[in-house]
Amino acid sequence: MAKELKYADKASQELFNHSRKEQVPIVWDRYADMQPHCGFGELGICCRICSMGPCRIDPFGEGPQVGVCGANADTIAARNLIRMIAGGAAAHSDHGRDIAHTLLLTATKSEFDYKIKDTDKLKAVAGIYGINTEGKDPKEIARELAEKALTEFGQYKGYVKMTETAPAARVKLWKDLNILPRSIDREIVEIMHRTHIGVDAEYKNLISQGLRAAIGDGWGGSMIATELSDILFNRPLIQSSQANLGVLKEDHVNLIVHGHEPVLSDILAMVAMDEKMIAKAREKGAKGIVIGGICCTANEILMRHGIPIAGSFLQQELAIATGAVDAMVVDVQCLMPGLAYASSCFHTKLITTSPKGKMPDVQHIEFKEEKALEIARQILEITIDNYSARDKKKVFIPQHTEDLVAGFSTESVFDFLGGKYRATYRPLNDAVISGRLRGAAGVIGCSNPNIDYEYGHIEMVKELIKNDVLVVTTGCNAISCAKHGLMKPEAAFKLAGKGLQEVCAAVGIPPVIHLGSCVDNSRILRVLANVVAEGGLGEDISDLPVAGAAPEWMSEKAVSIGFYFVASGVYTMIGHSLPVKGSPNLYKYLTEDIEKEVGGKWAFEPDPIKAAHMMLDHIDKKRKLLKLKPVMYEQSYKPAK
Ligand code: SF4
Ligand code: MSK
Repeated sequence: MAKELKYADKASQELFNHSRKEQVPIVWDRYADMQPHCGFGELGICCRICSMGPCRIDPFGEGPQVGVCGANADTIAARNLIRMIAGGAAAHSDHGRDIAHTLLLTATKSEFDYKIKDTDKLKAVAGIYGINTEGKDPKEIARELAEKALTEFGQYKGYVKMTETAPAARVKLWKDLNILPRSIDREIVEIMHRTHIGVDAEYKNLISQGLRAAIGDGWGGSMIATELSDILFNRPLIQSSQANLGVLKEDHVNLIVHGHEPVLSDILAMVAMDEKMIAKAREKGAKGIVIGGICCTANEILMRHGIPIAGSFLQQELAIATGAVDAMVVDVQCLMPGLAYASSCFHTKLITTSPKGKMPDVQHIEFKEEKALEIARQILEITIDNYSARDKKKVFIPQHTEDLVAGFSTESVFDFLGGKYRATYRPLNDAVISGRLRGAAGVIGCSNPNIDYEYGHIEMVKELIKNDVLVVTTGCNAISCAKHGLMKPEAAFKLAGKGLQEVCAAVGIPPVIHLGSCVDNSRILRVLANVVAEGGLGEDISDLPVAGAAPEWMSEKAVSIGFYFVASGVYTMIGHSLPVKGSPNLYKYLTEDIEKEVGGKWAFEPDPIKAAHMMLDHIDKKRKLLKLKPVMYEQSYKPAK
């Protein structure tokens, strides 16, 4: 049994202890029960791809060094790793496909619950796809765009179009290395083909296909998800809100939306504000309706509607342990099957909604875009009806929330740092060039019970901003930063270095900028491309004084994200290592030699302060190569001579 959470936000700590009292097993308990983890799995050198195995390589060199088919540790570890990329890229890209499908329905149906909300963005994205928008009805443009985007998943010729928004030098490099993705699905399928028994046995060749599929995720499937979501649901709006489980209310109906795709959560957010629904909740004795998000659904409805965040990945069962959640609605990705047991300990109705994500013995209400409003109302009515079943004696809502400012996008970072009248990234580039900012970092990703919850995220981010590195964030790191007060503009004055403080004060931003959900890491790619295009910081992303990190990663999506950042030229740090340590050749390739090919590389360091220092070293190295001035102000971090 896990004993305690030492670092996490107060609400999580209190609910962790409360879950013991209520005897609800949660993720940390199952993690403790699972110890020790399988060493072969951790090293990446077990293989069960065919039934001559399963095989495993003896890491001590005494037992077998090849599998029954003759595959060695390099082949086995590389095959396993790129299958992780396939899983992650498939998840993001299938999300993108669903959004494109919703856009197509919106464009072609006369009666439909979704509308095109951002026609400027529609025209801008249509422009990337070469669609003539002159004098055309937005629905016609949307139809053409949705069809082109959907075609890209399985097209048999050409390349994924949005890769062209990367800097020209990067696109050329991808072409030269033959890793420009041809279609989104094709690269994922090719991973599965190459890793079948008896196909690709050369580890660098395997990784090259992994890079191609990952680029197809970041600059393809994920970018489609982000851009088309903005068209349908609006671009994020900069606004204040709150985060943490204290946003639930004892005297309100509480509905949690959890997962990733905004198609259902966006409509639920609207329905929850419907006067008729609120009146119905009052009839049941509640004072109103609270809707709160978990995981990336939280980020989607926060940035467009200002709806408070309830929690991150590791808080999903803790939310139920409050005893105050009348229903939890889930769609896809990062949903723990353990939710079913946790909700059976309380009155909470757990409802799955995607045909892709059911759970045994859990109520399933299939979501269909054609009946979006009707289904959203049905779900909300179930939630309201269940309020009466709540056992008041079991309710325990820790009263902890934190204020935040969120809702930034590639375009609004543009407005803020460039000024609305000078549509330019110039002030951001100038702040870096002058040394007021040391550089920038994207710190993103999940949480994992293999590290004290939030210690990795928060300590790393604090160390970076203290040393004048502007941090952009997405996913569950964003939620942790919000809960720890790092997204309040005043956080800059308490925690940031002097140069970053000056930038934050000049433009009124927090030192940590929330750019959205996991698929919105594509917004970070776009910011990087825009900074290169602005000029003065090199010709390619790999020239920039930037770094990326996922200190508490856990999902295959994080692996795909990491690979598309490496492929884009970014130094990418993660906490615990990728499962490649059983192959010293592959380990060395990913952490050293790959940089010569793509300009980015991996680094693994579980200590978040040490990891931040390695990122600072990298940023300084890039500053030196660009011959930039020294950083303007004294920094707490002194690089080793
Ligand atoms: Fe063993 Fe080779 Fe089959 Fe893998 S593919 S299980 S290493 S025989
Ligand atoms: S939800 S992938 S735990 S960031 Fe996007 Fe959080 Fe990681 Fe899921």
